[in-house]
Order: sequence, then structure tokens, then C-alpha cells
Amino acid sequence: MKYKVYSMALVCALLLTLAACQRTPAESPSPSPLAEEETTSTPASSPSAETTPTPEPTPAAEDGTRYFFAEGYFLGAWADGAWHSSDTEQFTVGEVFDRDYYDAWGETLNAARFYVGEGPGEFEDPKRAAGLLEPFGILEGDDFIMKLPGQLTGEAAQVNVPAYNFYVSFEGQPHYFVSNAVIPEPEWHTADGFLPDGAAAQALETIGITYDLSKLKRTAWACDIDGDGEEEILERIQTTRDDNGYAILARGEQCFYAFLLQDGDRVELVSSRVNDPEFGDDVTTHFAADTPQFRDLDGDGVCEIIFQEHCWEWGYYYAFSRTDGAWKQVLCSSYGM
Ligand SMILES: [Ca+2]
Ligand SMILES: [Ca+2]
Repeated sequence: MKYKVYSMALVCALLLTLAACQRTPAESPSPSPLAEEETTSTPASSPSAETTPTPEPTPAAEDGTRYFFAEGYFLGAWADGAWHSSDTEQFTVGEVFDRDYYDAWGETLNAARFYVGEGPGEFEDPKRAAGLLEPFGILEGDDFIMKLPGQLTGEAAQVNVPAYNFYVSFEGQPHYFVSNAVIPEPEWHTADGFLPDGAAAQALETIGITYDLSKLKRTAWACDIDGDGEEEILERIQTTRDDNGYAILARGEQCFYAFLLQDGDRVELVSSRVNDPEFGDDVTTHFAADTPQFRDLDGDGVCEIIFQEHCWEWGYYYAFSRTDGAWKQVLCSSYGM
């Protein structure tokens, strides 16, 4: 019970943080209406180069490792010239939290929340993990809340990050991206129009979608993702949903989403998901892609595309990167599983 020796000021500060950093809206137990997503995640509400000074990138760490979060969930890292995704690789708490973390605006984060209680996908030995972490923060029910910046030492630093990814908050507000390096957000805005119908339809055919484009939900953003001075257009095409977030499908149609990128005359398929035709109108059709973010995570001059796929009571955060003209998933984090 070492946390009792903490000063009352620290305890109060952490409890205030705890009160402010409850779970994100992403964990809502019902499908999120896309209409709501569009009003809360419009580019207009995002900081741009015009309204917010862009912080200078800072060295991530002595060894150059950059760690990434999406809406507070741990995505993974870029280190030694390679991607390390949190869904496939092991990380230790000390590896991730032995240095300062910043939000997208260069401000230091203030708390991390780990699930140390019983449950699938959490710490292998919750009681041992809780005991090791206890000197570095406060145990609250099934959660451990660590004030940041934090530096864990000894055995605590060697505790494996659970597959059920932990959440980091910044002043209790949902935010899109944080790292231990300040990574500027490029200027972006809602595009004036969509990709040409023919090119969009052709790209959708490659994933087996041949529906009438006019019945689909189309949204497009413009951003110079490769820094050549010309804007690319990223379009998200997906199943239309009603006000409650339920997919509107005709008989034989499948729920899907696809991100298409137009770069000059070329249209590239960035990412897509089409539900299994064996499953019809059950919860497996309740997936949708949210508004993407553009950030150059690995510093090669081309932005990665980061987005959330929300499902019924769970979901994923993805980062996709373009290598030799092809987009591939490089980072993935799950929540609610
Ligand atoms: Ca460009
Ligand atoms: Ca990049």
C-alpha cells in the first residue's frame, strides 16, 4: 500500500485526472451513428497549420524509437527502420513509459490507465502486475492510473503491455494521435468533390462491390500527403447507415468500407473491409470507418493514414503506410475485446 505515502496533492491531482479521463466514446455499446461522427470529427475542428503553430519535431528517444497512440490506445512503434504493431509484438510498460509523451500539439500527457483486473486479453498475471505497478501510481478498482511523464524501474518496467491495449488521456479529452515525438499534422480539409465515378467504381470492383454509387456514403478529404506541393484526395466510401447507426442494405448487399486515394491520375486502394456474406444482419455488419488522420509517423516524408474501425462493442485503430506505391497495414490496436 505504498501509494498511501503519496502527498494529498498528488492523490487529488490523480483523482481529478481519473474523473476526467473516463473511457472514450469509442466504447459505446451501440453502433455509432455516422452523422454524429461527422459533426464531431470534421476537419474544421481539427488544428491546421493556419490556426495552430506547428511544433518542431523533437528526437523521440536516444535510440530514435517512436511510440504511437490513436485516440489514446497504443498502436505500436517505429524502431530500427521497421514497424512494430501492438497487436503482433510484445512491449513492456517500461519500454513505452520511460520518457515524456506529447499530444498532437506538443503538450505533455498527464495520465495512463491500465486494466489490471481480471478479464480476457489483459495482463497475464493481473495481481502481480498490479503489485509491481502500485508504487508508480494509484490502483482504482480494475485500473491502474499512472501519472505521466512516468519512469518505471526494475521489475515494473519489464511488465508486458497487455494485448488489450491501455489508454492514455490528455486532460480528459479524446484526441486522435499522440507519440513520444511531436509529429506535425499537415494541413487538410474537406475536398470539394469526390473521385470520378468510373475510377471509384473500378476500385470498388476489386473488392467485390458493384452497388450503385449514389446509394453509398461518400466523404472525401484533401491533403498533400507526400509533400510534393500537390494535394491528394482521400475518399471514404461505405455502406449508408440510418440515424441509429444501422447499416442500410438491400437483399444480397454486403456491409463494407473502402478508402481510395487519388494521386494525380492514379487511384489507389488504401484499405477496405467487406463483411462475410455468410453473416447477414447480425452484429458483424455493424462496422464502419471513421474520419482518417494524416501523419508521417516514420519520417519518410509520406503521411501514414490512421483511422478507427468501430464495430458493435469493440473496434480497431489502424495505421496504413504506402511503400513502393502499395498501401499496407503497419500498425493495429484493438479495444473492447
Ligand atoms: Ca502530394
Ligand atoms: Ca511515412
